[in-house]
Amino acid sequence: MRVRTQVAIIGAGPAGLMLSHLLHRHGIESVVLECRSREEIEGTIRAGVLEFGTTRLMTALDLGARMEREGHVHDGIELRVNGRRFKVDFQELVGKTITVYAQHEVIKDLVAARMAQGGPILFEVADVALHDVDSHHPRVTCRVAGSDEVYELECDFIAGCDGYHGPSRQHIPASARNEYHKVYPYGWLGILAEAPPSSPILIYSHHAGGFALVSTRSPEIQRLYLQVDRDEDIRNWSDDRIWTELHRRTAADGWRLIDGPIIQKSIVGMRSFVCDPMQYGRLFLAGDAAHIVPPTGAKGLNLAVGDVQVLARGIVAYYREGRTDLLASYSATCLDRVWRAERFSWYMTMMLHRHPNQAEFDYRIQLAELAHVMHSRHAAAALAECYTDLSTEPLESVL
Ligand code: RFL
Ligand code: PHB
Repeated sequence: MRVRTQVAIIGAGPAGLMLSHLLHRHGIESVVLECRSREEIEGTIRAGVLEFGTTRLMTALDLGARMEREGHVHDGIELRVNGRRFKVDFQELVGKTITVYAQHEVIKDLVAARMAQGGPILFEVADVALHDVDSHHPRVTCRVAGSDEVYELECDFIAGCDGYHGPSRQHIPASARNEYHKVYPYGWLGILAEAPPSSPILIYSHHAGGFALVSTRSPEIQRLYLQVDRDEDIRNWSDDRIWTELHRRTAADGWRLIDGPIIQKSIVGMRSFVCDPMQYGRLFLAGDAAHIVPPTGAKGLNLAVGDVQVLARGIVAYYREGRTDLLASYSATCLDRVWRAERFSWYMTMMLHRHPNQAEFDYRIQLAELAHVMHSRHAAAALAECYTDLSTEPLESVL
């Protein structure tokens, strides 16, 4: 079966879905191809923090009703250093807030709204392949669920929103692409627990025994993370051991972590990655397909949303005014923000984790880095500015 559209979007993550909404807003057709089922993408537990700009965009696109009802607006975060507590007050320092609203809830809202508009989003497609990306007539082929027939999508542009492991990035020839990698020697063990919130804001706790993060999902479900070895086996972590470590690493006078039954647990490795350029011919990469940040800065989802705002603006300018300059500068525009997010995520990661075999001198410097944020209003404001909003695209430019 042969189908024609203007933009073929590979991947129904935050990047792909948000792009389809932005294009639809401007009357541009797209087809989203997703290899997993709707249930699977709507059930995968990942990010939780939405930057100021991401929430504003959701609201402006009429996608924010449930986020406004069920998400939690936070006016800061708490840094905890070996039991000492310090609030980085975002509202007071930079006049902005963040919203804690789970990524899979964002996905549900974006999928439901897109389906209501008629989509199309094709789930459970297989053998996705990109063709002729450096011509004016690129194509994507795949197999659609329940059919053996090849589905061929002719388009003007391909948006590679297929995450780190997707096929799109490989279509930028190796000779035309630079990849920058950093692997950290630890991972995060993340849990979901049935318990009431222990804190009204997120707690980032530096502890001699390792980093811990107290986050939330709802009045009944909490999200918590522990630094573990990169190749740690989850089977070594009984629920008892997890709670003992969480209590130990977050302990502070006059405060107590509330525990409860653990309903989900998993370990993810931490790394940084950037692909430069993020475009080749008529192929444009967005989100995790082009870059990965360690989760300590809570930036991954927000970077994905930032990319597709730049891309949508370029595609709209192409169809409306025949302009190609914004598309030509897509990669450079994005990479400026991406590298600043990489820097911030690296900074938060290096400041907050215990590094294996760390020299005593380096440990003291790390404690001084944390003390600097606690003592200097400028340092705290710099952290607040990066945490709440690294977006560069004015909202009006994509509406
Ligand atoms: P996604 O979400 O990975 O979506 C890619 C989609 O492409 C599909 N796909 C394919 N489809 C068709 N054919 C193929 N061959 C395909 N191959 C793949 C996949 O099935 C998938 O549906 O990428 P996207 O859209 O770029 O979004 C990126 C974000 O998901 C990611 O950066 C964040 O989850 C990172 N992240 C966080 N980001 C934040 O902004 N704030 C946070 O608080 C935050 N916390 C986190 C995180 C990521 C974590 N993990 C699990 C890595 C916490 C954790 C623990
Ligand atoms: C989360 O709630 O999942 C979360 C919060 C903050 C982070 C990373 C993840 O830095």
